[in-house]
Amino acid sequence: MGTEQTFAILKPGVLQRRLAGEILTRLEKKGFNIIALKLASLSREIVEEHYAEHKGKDFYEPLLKYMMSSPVILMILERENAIKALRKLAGPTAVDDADPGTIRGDFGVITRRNLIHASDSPESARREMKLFFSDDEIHPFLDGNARWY
Ligand code: 3AN
Repeated sequence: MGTEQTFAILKPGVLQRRLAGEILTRLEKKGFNIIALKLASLSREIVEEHYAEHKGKDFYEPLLKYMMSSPVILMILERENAIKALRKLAGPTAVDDADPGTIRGDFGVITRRNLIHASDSPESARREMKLFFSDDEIHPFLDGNARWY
């Protein structure tokens, strides 16, 4: 398995609860290189596109409102097996199923307001990166430390 890229959103609760540093530290310690990062206040249009698969579900409108409620941190992360590794670090969707040690398990309180989105497949990662970032916002990570991971 070679180096892979994945897309993550640190949702509104992260900045609101002052957890950004803590979560970024966990990602860096687990060997993810940050190759794109920005703060954004998301429009309804972009959140609808991002969560199109959930349209019509009971949690869809509350999810949209939550995602637009305050700024988020958008990131592209790179690592060996990045997609699976980030999903594992995030923990399962339902916060009560998420084990301690995962981001959702340690910090999540309400499933509808969980703290992190992580792409679930290479196709989603590609689609989501393109939706939220332009090519000139992505910066290659070149560091000798990479050989340790
Ligand atoms: P994940 O983010 O784990 O890939 P998705 O894509 O199924 O999960 O759901 C997107 C978001 O919608 C979740 N992060 C969560 O905030 C919300 N969500 C999903 N399923 C439920 C549910 N059954 N009840 C409440 N909120 C949900």
